[in-house]
Amino acid sequence: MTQSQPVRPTQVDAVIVGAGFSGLYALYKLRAQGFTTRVFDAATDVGGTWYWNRYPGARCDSESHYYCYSFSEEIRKEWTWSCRYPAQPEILSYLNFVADKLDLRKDIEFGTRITSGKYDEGSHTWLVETDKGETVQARFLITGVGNTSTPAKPTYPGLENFQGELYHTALWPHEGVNFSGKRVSLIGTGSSGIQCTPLIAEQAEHLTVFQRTASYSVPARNFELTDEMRRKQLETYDDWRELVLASPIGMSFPVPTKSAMEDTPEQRKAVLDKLWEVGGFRFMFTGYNDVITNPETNNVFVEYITAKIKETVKDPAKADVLCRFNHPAATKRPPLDTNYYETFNRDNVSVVDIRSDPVAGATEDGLTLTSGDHYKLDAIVFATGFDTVTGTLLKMNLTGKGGQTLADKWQDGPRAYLGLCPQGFPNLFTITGPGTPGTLTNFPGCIEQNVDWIADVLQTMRKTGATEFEATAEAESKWVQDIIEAADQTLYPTVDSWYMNSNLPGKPRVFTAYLNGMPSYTAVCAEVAADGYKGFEIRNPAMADAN
Ligand code: NA7
Repeated sequence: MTQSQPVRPTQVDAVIVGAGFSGLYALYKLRAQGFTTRVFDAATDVGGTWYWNRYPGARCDSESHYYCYSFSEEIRKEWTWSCRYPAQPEILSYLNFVADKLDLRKDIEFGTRITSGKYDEGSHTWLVETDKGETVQARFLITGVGNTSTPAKPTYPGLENFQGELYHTALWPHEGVNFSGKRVSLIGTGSSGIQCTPLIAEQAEHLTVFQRTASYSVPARNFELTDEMRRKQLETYDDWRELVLASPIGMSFPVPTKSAMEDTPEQRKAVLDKLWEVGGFRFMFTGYNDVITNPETNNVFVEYITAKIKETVKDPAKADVLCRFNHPAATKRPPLDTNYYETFNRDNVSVVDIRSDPVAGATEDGLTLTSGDHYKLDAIVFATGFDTVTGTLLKMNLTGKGGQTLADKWQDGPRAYLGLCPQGFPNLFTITGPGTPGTLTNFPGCIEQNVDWIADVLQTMRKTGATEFEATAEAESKWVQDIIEAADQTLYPTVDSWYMNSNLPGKPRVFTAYLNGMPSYTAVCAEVAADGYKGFEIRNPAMADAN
């Protein structure tokens, strides 16, 4: 061990995995309450998703004034956002600023991955192993690993023979990439692909976008914030914070109260025209309350966006491909863009429908489609997303009571009471895990709520001397069943998506998020706590001995 590396305890109250928004706040909160921690992250610095996703155009789709921590007035007042939707470098700077301000970095071990975690039923502790060969014993294991953190890419036959450059948006080289003079293909048209398309197009000799699924992208309408705007945001903090706390999606938007079917076609057009100009998630989520539940309302959005694409993209053949929708609007994570559709008006940009003509394989010099069409390429960019929601949790090789692995437990889909606590895995907490509202809300808000709730559990246990906290099978089953039933009232199950846990082959198809919104979830969690942690069994060491 070199002199600069501190000697860390091998027994702590909590192991925290991840140093993004979740892990940083969990570390701050637990440390402030006097708990000892070890915090690990595979990256070489803080940031989580904002550390890895450095592709050109990477930008937040939530607005800066609420896509940040709310727990510290000091941080809020000292930090200045430049624009409505900050780009990745700015959010990474913010997280660095927070880490420095709260002196968090010294307690985080970077470049270290958790390779396994085993619950010891005798001592009510987790034995967590790292890829550095160390084992740490912790009463609690708290994961802050994000929902989009294990990149996924297709395994085309022959890809290993491709002589050009290969990139994945989530593993972007820190030094950047220069596509000047290159023939580039971009595969994947979710949020990442849609954000980087216009910027790659500006550099590349030719960009071919390979589209499997047409997306309903909405203009972000990003803008620089003026001093006056920032001053007003601070002055009106209480007002818009109230909106955030009342919003199902945790954003400072008014909650819509009526169906599009209550308006005439002219009124609907006026509403959507206005929201299209405002841009962002407000378009999908503030006009009408039944986009996700009513096929007729959904179709209003589909038709509106289709017309906008056809109006924007001058070449009818390209517009036709971009409008080949096969799912209702917003049933996959809705992307926001800056000049995505406009980019297809460039002569050096084309779009290919790889749903009707899938990629058959790669050769030394490019990609070949099933039809035999061959594309000569210098670089391939995979914007093909992630093994979402469960992928990173399962990769940690966790084993709970009775030798059951998390992979076994979740073979038919993820299960965790409140989305935080899988039964059979006592003292494990999964921040923004499957069954929380995480992926359907503004993440920092959900993270703060989750961490605050978890920290209260830890404090309660410390006060009472309890050592084991475990969800009951009944409470967990009801939680999971309620989520499935809620999803069945919506259009989500009509399409394969990562919300449905079905974006990759082999994953069990089940809805993965709490649907009743952040305010309802917060209230349920508070009730559970107030009711002596109803739905949980809290055990003490004496009982452990008796077992
Ligand atoms: P997403 O939203 O999962 O999008 C991935 C895109 O890649 C999507 O268009 C997929 O099409 C496509 N894809 C995935 N696998 C393939 C294969 N094998 N062949 C062709 N096309 C494929 O990931 P993003 O990185 O864009 O965004 C992730 C989240 O990060 C985002 O929602 C924000 O929260 C930030 P599909 O729809 O599966 O047909």
